[in-house]
Amino acid sequence: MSQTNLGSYSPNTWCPGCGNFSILNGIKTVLNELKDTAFPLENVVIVTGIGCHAKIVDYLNVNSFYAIHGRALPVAEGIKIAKPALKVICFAGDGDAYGEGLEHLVFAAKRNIDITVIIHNNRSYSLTAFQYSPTSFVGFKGRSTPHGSIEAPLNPLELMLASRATFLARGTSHGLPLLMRLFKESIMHKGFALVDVLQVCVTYNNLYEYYAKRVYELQDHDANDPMAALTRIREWDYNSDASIALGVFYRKEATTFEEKFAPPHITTQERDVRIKQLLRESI
Ligand SMILES: Cc1ncc(C[n+]2csc(CCOP(=O)(O)OP(=O)(O)O)c2C)c(N)n1
Ligand code: SF4
Repeated sequence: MSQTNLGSYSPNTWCPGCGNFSILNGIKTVLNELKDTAFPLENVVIVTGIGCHAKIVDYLNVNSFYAIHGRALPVAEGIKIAKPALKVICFAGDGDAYGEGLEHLVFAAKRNIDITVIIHNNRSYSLTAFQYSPTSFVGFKGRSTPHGSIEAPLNPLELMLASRATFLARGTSHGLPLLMRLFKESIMHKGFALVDVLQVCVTYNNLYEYYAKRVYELQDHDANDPMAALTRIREWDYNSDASIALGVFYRKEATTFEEKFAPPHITTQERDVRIKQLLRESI
């Protein structure tokens, strides 16, 4: 495998020790591996929202689109529909995708559009200096909840399973070998794939010890069985002391949105007409 330096000229401003570094290093290795076997780099596009996580577009030298907060998904969907040959990978924060952009995530999963979504789930709004997010613990003392959050966190994988996502996995930012396997599998999956990465934010929400004590890798799990997936996904509710399963919870083969929207046999002109029609309908 020939190695390409996917680094950019931008100075890195993440805090030393931030879990985002593993995500960046992991995706660089995986893209390098896949460029020779599956997706040439010129066919890869990454899309982000806004947050600490989103700076990954500055540090990765591939085609990219810096969207706005909560809107990485619709941009990624637009790119995929217009150019189905591209491999579209979204990097989003928990605030970004599970908060402000939640409806986009649900509908992208429901459509089974062929994009990969990697969530830097640090369970805090970190770029804006520490507010509680949809996956924060009960009792989270951030700037907007000085007396501790009173809301139970969302279980995003449960919501994604109910929304008909066809690939669901969880890893951690301090388990790089597994994370790279999950990145690779999710990118190779045909359809909507989401990897929830429990990403340590060393500055505001350092859950390293909490995760290290509880995580284990799924063994003997039938990822084709949605009920088995649901049971494993519900074992830990993002708040309790339960063990935390990592690995692929669910995978299913299904026709993608773009296959239904514009099957391969139609001409480029017909595809363009359909896209224009779709745009008119969504205004
Ligand atoms: C439309 C819009 N709403 C809100 C903001 C303010 N804002 C910027 S980043 C952010 C939260 C980031 O949290 P998350 O997505 O979890 O990313 P992290 O910084 O933790 O990686 C917010 C609320 C914004 N820039 N644009
Ligand atoms: S504030 Fe947290 S998420 Fe943001 S760069 Fe620093 S450690 Fe990483």
